[in-house]
Amino acid sequence: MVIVNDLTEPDMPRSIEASFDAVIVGAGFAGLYMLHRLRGLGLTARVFEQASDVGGTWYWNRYPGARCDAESLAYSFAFSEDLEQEWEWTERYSPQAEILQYAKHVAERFDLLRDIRFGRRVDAATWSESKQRWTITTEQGDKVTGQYCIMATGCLSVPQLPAIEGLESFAGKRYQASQWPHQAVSFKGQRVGIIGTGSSGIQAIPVIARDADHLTVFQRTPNFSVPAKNSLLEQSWVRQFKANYRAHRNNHRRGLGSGFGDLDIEPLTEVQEPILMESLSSEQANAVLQSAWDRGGAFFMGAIGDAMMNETANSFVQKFVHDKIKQVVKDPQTAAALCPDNHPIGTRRICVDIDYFETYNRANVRLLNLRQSPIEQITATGIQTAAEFVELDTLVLATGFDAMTGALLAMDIVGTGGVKLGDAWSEGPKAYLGLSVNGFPNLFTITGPGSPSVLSNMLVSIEQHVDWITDCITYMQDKGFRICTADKMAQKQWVGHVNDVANGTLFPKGGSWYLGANVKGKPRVFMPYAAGVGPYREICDQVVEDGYTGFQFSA
Ligand code: NA7
Repeated sequence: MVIVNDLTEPDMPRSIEASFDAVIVGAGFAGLYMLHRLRGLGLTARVFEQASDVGGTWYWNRYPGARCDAESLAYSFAFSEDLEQEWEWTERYSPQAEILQYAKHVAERFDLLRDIRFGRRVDAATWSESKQRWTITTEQGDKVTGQYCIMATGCLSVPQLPAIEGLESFAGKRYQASQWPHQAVSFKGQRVGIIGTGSSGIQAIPVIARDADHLTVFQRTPNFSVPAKNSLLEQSWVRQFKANYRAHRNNHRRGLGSGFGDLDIEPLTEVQEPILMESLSSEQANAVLQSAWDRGGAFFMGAIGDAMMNETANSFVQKFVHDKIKQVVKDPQTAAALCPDNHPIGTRRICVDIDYFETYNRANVRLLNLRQSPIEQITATGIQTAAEFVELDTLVLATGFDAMTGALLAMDIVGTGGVKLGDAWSEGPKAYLGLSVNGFPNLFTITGPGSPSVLSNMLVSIEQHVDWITDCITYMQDKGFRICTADKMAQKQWVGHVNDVANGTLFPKGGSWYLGANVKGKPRVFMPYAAGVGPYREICDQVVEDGYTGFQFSA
């Protein structure tokens, strides 16, 4: 039920416009599904979204070549059998436009749009102990309250601009991968420069290279990338796969890995034992890797089961990929510069590409190794490195995100006793199960730090979190509780466990955005939970079965 003007907060300039059972921040996949589930409970909800449409990541990231690195049949909602049967994906890895179309379809099909307010950027969320409610305000002047505040703000939604002198002085056209214009961009006849060779750059470079007169890639750190082997989906294959969708979905949810797997027509009937390096001869290991390489995609990292734990295994996989790069890239100097040598493979997000390394064989593409000659400054007409000046008409930035905590900390979130989330997380994010933060009652974070999130198929993790939150709210309603908060000790133990799991892997050696290493001044804490979506789900289910251990409830 929506109650208009039921509250007043004399010390705040904006008057309360409405109060809801829940306020959701973000209308990407997480916000959409959360709204759908809350509706199912008969609760009222308001969603605020800063974009002008649904889709989250897929609304913003429209750069050339943008597509999902999880396969379409797995990167899609499982909650509605009708939806999963009726929606037709066209490619093995969906392009951005198709995923955005899908998000719009979901919003319309489940009649979600009427509760979403677009063009609204939430700037603050404040818990009132006396009223036991959250007050949420937007930069555009909205002010509403909710018993629950649910952050569906995404893990990669705050772009990072490079701190390069003179960036603003560039007089040509400048584009940012994660804030790409909605109209088509042509690079015809232009000298283009791109900074950034993470997933976004690696997807964009081959496409821009085909269009531009000339493309210079300014590379600071080379990244490992495996071929996607993208193709149109064979509709007879899709029909057979969909006939077993429940079993496949179950495997995605329960698997040891990241929720991407099991995409053969016949669903796996048992958990497959990982193949360990020590059980393989070099020839066998090469054959295993070659088969995964030929299949394509991020599965490659799962081919040798201990590659993320065992340095010897990891080095073997690294060498395999280095050899592939050297086989493809004709110029030996360029090939050498493209071979990552400062981090174990997989410890930075593995990229999945279409013709990335092949692109460096084009006559109109040049790799500039910033490790040898760093960028000194950007001027009106180009980029000055330590070695040379490169004239550019267009500059593309694919320089990443303030990941996982960026969007949460961009808001002024104030919990019990006036404590700000930014202060509570000054040494790095601390959350119980990545779902709830001690001192911030009735606030839930979908795919928050401390959950598998970016190490997993996001759709699998989003659905699990939304379902868990829905069950928790149902439990509270059934028991007559109004407040739910994470216990401090349980949170501490969970954060310790997340760190222990990460430290048992090679992930901390990656120096990546998983650790906050790409943002100046950000605490170096490994943020996602690395034990896999299946074990994580079991823990969350056990917490519920044991009566919500680690949570405190009150009436
Ligand atoms: P990433 O993976 O964080 O990549 C950012 C890239 O930008 C990376 O190559 C950086 O090099 C580079 N970068 C950042 N700042 C600079 C400066 N100042 N100079 C030169 N190069 C710079 O972001 P993406 O958007 O590609 O991918 C993020 C995720 O989005 C991806 O994993 C998918 O899940 C979707 P560095 O490594 O810091 O040397």
